[in-house]
Amino acid sequence: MCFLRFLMQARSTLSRYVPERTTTDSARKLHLVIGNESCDLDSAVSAVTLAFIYAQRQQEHDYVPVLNIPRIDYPLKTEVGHMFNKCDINEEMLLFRDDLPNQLASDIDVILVDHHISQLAANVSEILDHRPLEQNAVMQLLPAHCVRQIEPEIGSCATLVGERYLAEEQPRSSRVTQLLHATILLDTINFSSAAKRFCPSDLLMVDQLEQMQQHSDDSSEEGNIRRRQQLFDELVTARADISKLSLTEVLRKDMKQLQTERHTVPIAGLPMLARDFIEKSDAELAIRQFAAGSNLLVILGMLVPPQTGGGQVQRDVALISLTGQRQLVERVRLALLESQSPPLQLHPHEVETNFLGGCYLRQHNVQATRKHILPIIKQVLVDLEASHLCDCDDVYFFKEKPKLGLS
Ligand SMILES: [Mn+2]
Repeated sequence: MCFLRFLMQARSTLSRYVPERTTTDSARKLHLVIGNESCDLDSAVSAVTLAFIYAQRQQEHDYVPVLNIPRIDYPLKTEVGHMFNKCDINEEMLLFRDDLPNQLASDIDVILVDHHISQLAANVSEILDHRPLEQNAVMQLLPAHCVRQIEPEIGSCATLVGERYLAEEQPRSSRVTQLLHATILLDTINFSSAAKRFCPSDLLMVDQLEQMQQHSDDSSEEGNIRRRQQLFDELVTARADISKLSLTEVLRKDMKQLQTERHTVPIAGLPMLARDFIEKSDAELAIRQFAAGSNLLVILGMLVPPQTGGGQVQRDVALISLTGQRQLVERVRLALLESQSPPLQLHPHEVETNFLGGCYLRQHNVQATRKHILPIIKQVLVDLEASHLCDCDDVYFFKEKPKLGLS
């Protein structure tokens, strides 16, 4: 079966597994292949390609890819939409998190790609991931038979999928090859030595995928290098194309929630510097909408200029408390400044600002990503919670007490 036909059939395949349908042949099992909640190109491509590869190899079972976002957020994933359109995959052919029925037959299997912490842990049969192993109680819920391939040094989960793809002769699909190739290029920042986000397996995989994509016009080494650079620039431009999005959507485009016992901290990843974002006319309103109800908001900016222009990646960090928790902002700021693993090399922007009372810093270590920053912030919150210092009410109480003349 061809790749596009496989995707088109996914919805009807899924519908055979709602509990009231008794027609399901009991020997067949449903395997959902799910990426992470940011639904970046890596997660989306890894899910659709791995589901297809496995479906062709184990035809006695059903494999259905699921994009781990609500359908309404698909337009935010501009680079995913761009690459999928290029491969003739349109939105109607995709299944999203909110397309899953509330109740599925209980013995479904789940395959996690590009993440390894999931609410569905008890059903997970396989994990392909490249993030550092997280110590989370959920991991204990994984069944003993669960196959885990977690390789943090790899630049892209698509490389791990590519290894599965090339391990056997079938199936082959030019679209699968093209999707995996593009994803690895984007994730590794086209093997940028400054960003160092790849290992030899990523490079080897891209070489192998290029050999399968025959370019009759020019298959020389230089031809490949030139095509890589063009494709990378095209993907970065697509990812940064926010022309059709509102500023609130830009903040939601690539966000993660950091959750501790008492805090929910939204962490927005922007395709521009945070310092530039806040200069936009409706930035304040967008930030207030985006972070309503949180004591702290973190914005991580990344500007990737076109490689053909020779520009370098720039990063920055913004810490804002809309509820005026300056102490909390200060604690996080100090922890980020003091971080040694890795040192973030944070310095004030050339032009400083006091926008929304926040703290804005250039991050000169451009190799450090959200993966590194998130645990540092989490540790601050956990420590503060342990010392009971950051409970909203406590802070208020300490501040107000002297005014009341009770001290
Ligand atoms: Mn990834």
